[in-house]
Amino acid sequence: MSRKLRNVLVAGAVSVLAAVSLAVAVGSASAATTPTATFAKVSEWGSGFEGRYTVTNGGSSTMNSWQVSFTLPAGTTISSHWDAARSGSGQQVVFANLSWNGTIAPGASVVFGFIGVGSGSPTGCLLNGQPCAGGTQPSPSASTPRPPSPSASPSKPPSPSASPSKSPSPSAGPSTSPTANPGTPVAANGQLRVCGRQLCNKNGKAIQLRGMSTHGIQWYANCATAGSLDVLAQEWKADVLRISMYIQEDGYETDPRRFTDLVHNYIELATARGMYAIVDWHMLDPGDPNYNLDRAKTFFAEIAQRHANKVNVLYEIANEPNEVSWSAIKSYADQVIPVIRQRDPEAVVLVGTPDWSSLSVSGDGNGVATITANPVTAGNLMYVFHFYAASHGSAYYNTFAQAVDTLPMFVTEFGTQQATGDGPNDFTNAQRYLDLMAAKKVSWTNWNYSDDFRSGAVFTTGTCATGQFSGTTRLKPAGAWIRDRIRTADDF
Ligand code: IDC
Repeated sequence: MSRKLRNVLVAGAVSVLAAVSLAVAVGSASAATTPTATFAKVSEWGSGFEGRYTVTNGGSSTMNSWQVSFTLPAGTTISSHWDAARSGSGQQVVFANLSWNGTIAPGASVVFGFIGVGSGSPTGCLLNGQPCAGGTQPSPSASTPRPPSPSASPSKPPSPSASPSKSPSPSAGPSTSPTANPGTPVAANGQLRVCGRQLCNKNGKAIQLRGMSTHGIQWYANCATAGSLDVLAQEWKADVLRISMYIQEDGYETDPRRFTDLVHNYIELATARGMYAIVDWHMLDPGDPNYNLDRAKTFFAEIAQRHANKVNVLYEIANEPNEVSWSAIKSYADQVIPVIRQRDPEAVVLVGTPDWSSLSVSGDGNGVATITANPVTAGNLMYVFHFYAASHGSAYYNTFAQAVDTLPMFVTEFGTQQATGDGPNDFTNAQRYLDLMAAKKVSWTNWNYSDDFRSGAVFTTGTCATGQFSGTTRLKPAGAWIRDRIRTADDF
C-alpha cells in the first residue's frame, strides 16, 4: 500500500474528526493553505481525558515529518500516548512522528493521541514551529518543514523514559505491578497499547499474542481452574486467556454478583501466571449490544475499577453483535468505553463487528468500509474478527486480509472446524489464516479451552472432572493442533 493511502486509511480508521478535516481541507476554497494541528478531547471522565491531535497537511507539498509542541497547565499531565514519540519536559510537551506516519500528502491527515490526567487543555500549540491553527506564516519553508530537534527522530519508537511526567504506571516494575513474573508474557511486554494498526508492548514494539478462550464460564468453570491454567501458561506457553462470560443463556443476567466475582477470580489467576486476560462480554442473543447496555456499564465499571492497576487486562465489550447495524454497535461502544477509561485509562479495548464479528462478511459484506467511514470515537482500541475454518472460505479470508491492512484487528475467537464449533477440522484453511496473522502480527485466542463434546473443545469429554490437563493424551485433534501453534516461540 502506498504511504499516502496508508496515511489516509490510518486517519480514517481512528478518527471521524480526521475524516471531517480531510474533507474540509480538500473541498473548501477557504481552507487553510498551511499545515494545521487540531486538538480535541475525545472523552472526559473528571479525573482525566483522552486527547487527540489531527495533523492535516493543508499545504501543497508533501510533509516528510511533523512535530507538535504545546504547554499543559500545572496539575495536568500525560500518562500514556500512541502513534507519536514524546519528548519535552515538565509541562512542555513535544510529540513527533514515528517512522511510519511522518509523511503526509497534501490534503491528508495523521492522528495521534494521549491520555491526560487532570482537566487542563494544551495551550501555545506549534506545528513544526508554526502556529497550529496554520495560515499565518506564508514562508516558503512552511510546507516542507523539518523538526529541529534530534530527539524527534522519526525512527525512534516511543520509549517509557520519554515520559518523565508519567503517573504511577503498573508497567513500572514489581512495586506497582502484581504481574512481574520473570520471563512471562506480561513481564516481557507490560502495558499494551495500540500503535497504528498494531498491538504494541511497553517498548513500542509490535507483538502478537496467542492463547485460548474459555468456554462459557457458566458451564465449564471446572475447565478453567488453577491447575488447568498452570498447564495453559507453562506447558502451552499461552500469552493470553480470554474469559468468556455469557450474558444470556444462564450467564451474567441470572446472577450479576456471582459472575462478576468469577471474572475477578479468573483475572487474578491469569495475572498470577503472567498471562494477559481478555474480559469477554459474551453477548450473542439478542444480537444488539444495546439490549445489555446498562448491564455492561455496571459490569465494566466494577471490573475496570478493581483491576485498574494491572497492566494485563483487555476489555472486549461485545462478543458477536448480529442483526444490528454498525452505527448501533458504535453507539454502544461510545457509551461503554468512557466507563472503562474513567477507571482504567490505559487499557486496550476490543470492539465486536457486525454479523457475529465477521466484519459484515455474512451480512452486506461492506464492514471494513463502513467502520472506516464511521469509526468508534475512542483511540487505543482494536476491532474484532471471528472465523471458523471449515465454514469460512475465501470471502471471509479476503475480507480479513483487507481488514488487517486497514484497521487494528484482534481475532478473539476462531476454530479449525465449522461455525457450530463442531464437525470436521479444516487444518489447511486454518493454517492459511494463522500464517496471515503471524505475518501481520495479529493476536488471537482460539475457541475453546474446555471438554465440551464438540470437536472445537480442546479436551476430550470428562477431562475437566479428572483434572488431568497436562500432556497431550486428553487432547482432541483440534486441541493437539492448536497447542503446537501456541507453544512456538514468541517474538517479543
Ligand atoms: C457455542 C458453543 C456451544 C453453545 C453455544 C451457545 O460451542 O456449546 O451451546 O455456543 O451459544 C460463536 C460463539 C460461541 C459459540 C461458537 C461455536 O461466540 O459462543 O459457542 N461460535 O459455535 N460464534 C461462532 C461460533
